[in-house]
Parts: sequence; structure tokens; C-alpha cells
Amino acid sequence: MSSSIILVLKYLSSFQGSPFCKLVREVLVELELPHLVRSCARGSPKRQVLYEKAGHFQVPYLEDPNTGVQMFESAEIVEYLRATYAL
Ligand SMILES: N[C@@H](CCC(=O)N[C@@H](CS)C(=O)NCC(=O)O)C(=O)O
Repeated sequence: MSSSIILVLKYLSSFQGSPFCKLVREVLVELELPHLVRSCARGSPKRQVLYEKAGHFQVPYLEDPNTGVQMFESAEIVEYLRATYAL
């Protein structure tokens, strides 16, 4: 694998994460896939970066530089990761 997967997450508060993002992170860890997490807390300018890139803001959002895939929707991301990277 040449590049790290980028995962954009939003944390609702310091202690409470999105359950949809948690699902994706668990699979990334389970499959031992190197990845960068970009947290988009409320008020973070990173939210606007994702909005401009993808046309709307929703997390989790995944970019895979190995395949060029960019996607929303936790269930679809999990399915994609398993289909692409599970041994
Ligand atoms: N069906 C989506 C739901 C994702 C979702 O509802 N994400 C929320 C955070 S938990 C979100 O991005 N809300 C937009 C916002 O906070 O502006 C999935 O499974 O990924």
C-alpha cells in the first residue's frame, strides 16, 4: 500500500463521537489499514474544506488514494474497505 487512507470524522464533543464514524474507524483498525483522521468539530474550518471538496458536509467521509475512491455513508465505506482490503 503506497498511501494512507484519509478519514474525515466529526466529534460532537470531546467525549462523544459519531456512531457512524466509530463503525468505520473500527474496521480500519481491524484491517490494520494506515489512515489519517481529520476531525471536524463544530466550528472547525475543516468542515468548509470538506464542503467545498464534496459539495456537502457529512461524516464519515473516506478518501482512498490507492484507488481514487471518495465516499460517504458508513455502511458503504465498511463494505468497500472489507471488499478492497480484507485478506
Ligand atoms: N447515513 C450516514 C449518516 C451519517 C451522519 O448522520 N453523520 C452526521 C454526524 S453523526 C453528520 O454528518 N451530520 C452533518 C452535520 O453534523 O453537519 C452514515 O451512515 O454515514
